[in-house]
Amino acid sequence: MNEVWSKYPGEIMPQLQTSVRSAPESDMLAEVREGLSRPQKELASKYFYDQVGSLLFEEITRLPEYYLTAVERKLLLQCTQWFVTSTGCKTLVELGAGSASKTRILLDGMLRAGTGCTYMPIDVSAAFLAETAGMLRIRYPDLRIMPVNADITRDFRLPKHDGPVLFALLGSTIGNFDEMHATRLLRRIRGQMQPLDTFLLGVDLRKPTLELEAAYNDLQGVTARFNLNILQVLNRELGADFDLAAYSHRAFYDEHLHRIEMHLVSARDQVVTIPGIGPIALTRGETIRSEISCKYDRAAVQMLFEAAGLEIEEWHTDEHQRFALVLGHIRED
Ligand code: AVJ
Repeated sequence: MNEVWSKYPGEIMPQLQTSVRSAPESDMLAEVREGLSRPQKELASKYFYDQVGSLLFEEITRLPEYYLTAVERKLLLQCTQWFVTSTGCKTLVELGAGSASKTRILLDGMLRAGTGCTYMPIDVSAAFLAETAGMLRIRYPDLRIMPVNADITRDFRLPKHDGPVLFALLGSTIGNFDEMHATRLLRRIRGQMQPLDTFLLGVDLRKPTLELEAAYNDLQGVTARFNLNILQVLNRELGADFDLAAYSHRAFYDEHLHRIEMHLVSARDQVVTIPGIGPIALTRGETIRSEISCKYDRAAVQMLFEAAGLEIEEWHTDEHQRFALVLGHIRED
């Protein structure tokens, strides 16, 4: 982990201390306690994204092995004009607002259409929202920006806004949820939608194990640092005493569950202490699962949409069928 800290110049160090535990996440301790008490120890992958984790993720998106971001961006560049004109959307609600560069493709398209444009990014991190909003305000003086600080895995309310709305869940974020939680999330989004609104989903597609595993085991070891950083987050936020040197990164594709799993493997028998939780014993070789990343095909997306009261309207994919942008609307019945 030392590499991560030494990589960034001193002036941004104070920022790195910013808490990821803002209001929507105040139950971090309870969540961590629950996850680490399961037979398969588990941590919620949203805790990856403190400042260091967000920088590491940005670095991942530029790795040659991690094709997801580049392919999705290419699809967005191809489809945005069509999405904007065919939906007539006036507001973009971005769920778990990710990288600004993809958002900008959609915003550019909406602004070019000239029908007025509101951007409503929803994110758990207040610091991230403030930074994104600040940046976009400079670049887009005509854009109305209404940031919403909320956890999309919980019920949230949106301020009053113009329709039609384009709800976007990009970057394969949906992959982090198992079937039950993905359905719940889409139902929650469906509950916010009006008949003329549309839902845009970015999903990573099923493909040979080798290709998928390469994307989560990059040769530069950035994904490994990203994975280990979650322990650093617990150390800082909860005063835990994880020894980062005693864990290693493991990522594999489960072909039956169609998902990548990321784990932290304990190098030895050890005991971790977290104030308010008490001692947690790990045996040598035992793992903590830090992420799942589910991979889809069209049939799986259709099942998910159906369960959530949505309908696939358009399915856009690249020439190698690596990634898909799915446009949907509410199913009236
Ligand atoms: C941000 C959830 C889409 O699952 O591919 C990248 C996170 N983890 N490398 C993914 C991630 C390891 C990423 N998502």
